Amino acid sequence: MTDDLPTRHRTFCRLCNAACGAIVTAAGDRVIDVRGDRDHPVSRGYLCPKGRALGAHHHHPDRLDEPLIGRGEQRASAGWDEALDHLAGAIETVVAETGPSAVGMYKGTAHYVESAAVGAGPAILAHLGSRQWYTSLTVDCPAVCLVAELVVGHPWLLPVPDLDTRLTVLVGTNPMASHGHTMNIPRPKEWLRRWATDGELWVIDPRRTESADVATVHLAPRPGSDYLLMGYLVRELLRHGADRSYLERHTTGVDALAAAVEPFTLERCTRGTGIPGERVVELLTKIRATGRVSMVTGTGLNFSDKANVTLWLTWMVCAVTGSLDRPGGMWFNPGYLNQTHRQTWEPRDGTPGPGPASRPELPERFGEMPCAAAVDEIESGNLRALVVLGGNPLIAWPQPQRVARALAKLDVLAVVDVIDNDVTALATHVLPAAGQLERADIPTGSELYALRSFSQYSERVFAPGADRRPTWWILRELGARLGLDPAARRDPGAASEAAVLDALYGSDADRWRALHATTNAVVTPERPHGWIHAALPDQRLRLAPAMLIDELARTRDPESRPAELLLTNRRQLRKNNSTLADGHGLARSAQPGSVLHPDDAAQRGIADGDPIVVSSAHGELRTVARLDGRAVRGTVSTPHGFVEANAAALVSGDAVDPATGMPTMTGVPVTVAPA
Ligand SMILES: Nc1nc2c(c(=O)[nH]1)N[C@H]1C(S)=C(S)[C@@H](COP(=O)(O)OP(=O)(O)OC[C@H]3O[C@@H](n4cnc5c(=O)[nH]c(N)nc54)[C@H](O)[C@@H]3O)O[C@H]1N2
Ligand SMILES: Nc1nc2c(c(=O)[nH]1)N[C@H]1C(S)=C(S)[C@@H](COP(=O)(O)OP(=O)(O)OC[C@H]3O[C@@H](n4cnc5c(=O)[nH]c(N)nc54)[C@H](O)[C@@H]3O)O[C@H]1N2
Ligand code: SF4
Ligand SMILES: [Mo]
Repeated sequence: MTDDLPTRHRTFCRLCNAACGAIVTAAGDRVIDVRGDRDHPVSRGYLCPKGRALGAHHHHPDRLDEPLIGRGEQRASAGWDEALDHLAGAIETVVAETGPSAVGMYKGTAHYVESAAVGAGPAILAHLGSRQWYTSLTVDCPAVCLVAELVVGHPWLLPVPDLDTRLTVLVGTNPMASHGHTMNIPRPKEWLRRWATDGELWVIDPRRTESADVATVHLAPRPGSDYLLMGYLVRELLRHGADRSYLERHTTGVDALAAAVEPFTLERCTRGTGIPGERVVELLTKIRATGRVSMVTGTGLNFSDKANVTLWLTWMVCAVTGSLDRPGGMWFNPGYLNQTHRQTWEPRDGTPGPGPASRPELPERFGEMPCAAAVDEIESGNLRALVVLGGNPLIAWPQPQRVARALAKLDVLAVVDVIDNDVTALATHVLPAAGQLERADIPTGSELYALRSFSQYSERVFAPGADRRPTWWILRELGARLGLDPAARRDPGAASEAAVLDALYGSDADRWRALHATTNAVVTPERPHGWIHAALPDQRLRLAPAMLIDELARTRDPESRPAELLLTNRRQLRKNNSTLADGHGLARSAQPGSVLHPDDAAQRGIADGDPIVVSSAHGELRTVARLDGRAVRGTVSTPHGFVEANAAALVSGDAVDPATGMPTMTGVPVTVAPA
């Protein structure tokens, strides 16, 4: 404890994209209290257990405090000049020996919210002449971005449900734990309840989730089979229930879509999904009766081997009912375009760039190389220097043991993180970043995919402690040493955090002034619907992109093999991926363990809490069994984010979607046995 008088700071939580308002009370350099900001217009006092652990995270005993150079015995602390000079020199050596493509960067989820550093990594790679930019997007949801690119011409334009929607369907997302996937939502229970009370809320998920508990109806499909349900719904809605005038005015390709879904009969749907036919028809009838529908998707769809066609058909349920960009359905949040201050875009058509040299069959998309190929790039010697920004490749990328060997082999592994972990242990350069309370930020997600969009300008609560630096500064200094922006090199102190944020987000002067006029969040005025149609060059959504039509025609329905179970993915409320996975500062911590249906467990002689081995064709996971009737029979629901019980061991960088490079991470056949 210190004798300093407590000071109150209004800020927001950056542990997930919900960006809940927080009031942090500090005394000197200590956080003494964190609570929800009751005056925040959207989160209104809500903080989940992670947000309440912000202070503990800030004071984590393993916080990185000073730059370190060297591996193992060689490791020594260094000043910033020494560390950055050394790193730049090592990168230059790699460039001189192997060329600029031997230098890459990986951006994880924590770097997305380092708002002042946005664009700094790619700028360095572009300056060097390397395309080796990897982000967690390609192990998360390239499918939905591909569908957006193909249908509306822009990968970041994703629909979010209208506030007044009367029929909301959550498919493969559990906002009660995750606070949303491509729709961020503080106070999830309140919103889900509201949807269920004012209209109906349906949840489609192989597990009876916390979100399903609040829902009007829960349907449990076989993992990976959702495209059969969506295909059937589109087929039947096109016969009866489609909004013909909307289709005529705002879309192209409806006939090709109708032909593509013709084989999707009710019989095929029920056989493949395992959902009783009468429940499927009930959903169809409900959509017809309501007229408009919001389909809210998540990782449960994006992780499947049928992700592209599933996301597309899910969008199409909305499109054929005239629910996209229309009241009572879904709206497109223009936040991304606002941030870049553009209202129009040149529609892209899904043509990929050339992929990494060691995996030429895989594409570059959205300006990124697929993470699944990074390990091949390292093993082949193509990639020799990697900078990791706020991410953890050991939990995020498939085959952690192989990834660990590859990371250890790199000539240069520079890690910009806040906490010492299994990745920093392998690093040649450890660069301690300022944590979220030590930097000014605006939320980078809440204007893009929020249920209600808002922004907020938050000053830092503390100056960076120990010898930490904000990531924007680290990258600017590194870039300068590599010859980028020589002005910064001459006068390293010149740019302030405020000036950097200004340059990145201040192009809309009115909006920027409004954000600076208050410490609180500012709600973005609701958008009129219909803006996306108006902005599209031909005013039309493309319903039948050739590559998706072709992929659907090639798709083979799953066969059921009784001895096998299917792995499914799951988020946990009390951690964010690997962040807080150690439970530090939480009253109750997230626990590893695979959830099995009691009957599946009994068949295998497994009791609750027993050690088990989950095996796939790619690897095995030693964990404990958690028996729960809420898991659907035939599934093994396994959380991700633990370095020890690492779900990534069950997936492979070779079993990927050829169109995106996305590894299949749900619906993976596994066997389960007592350990
Ligand atoms: N508390 C917390 N919040 C988080 C995170 C976290 O780790 N913890 N991580 C953040 C990140 S990086 C992301 S990407 C988002 C993810 O956000 P969500 O996508 O909402 O993630 P989950 O809560 O795991 O919900 C996915 C659901 O899909 C279901 N599912 C699995 N396979 C299938 C399938 O084949 N079909 C259907 N219909 N459902 C399926 C699972 O049972 C699970 O309930 O959450 C973000 N928010
Ligand atoms: N098998 C399997 N694999 C998966 C998934 C799955 O469900 N199953 N999920 C996939 C998905 S959706 C995602 S998004 C990825 C997640 O993959 P990543 O984003 O790579 O993983 P995180 O654990 O979120 O990594 C965050 C890191 O940032 C650090 N950090 C925290 N705060 C800060 C900060 O302020 N600044 C900096 N610089 N660092 C900070 C944390 O200490 C941590 O090391 O994994 C993917 N891989
Ligand atoms: S929901 Fe997300 S932003 Fe809100 S307190 Fe929890 S972790 Fe922080
Ligand atoms: Mo994610």
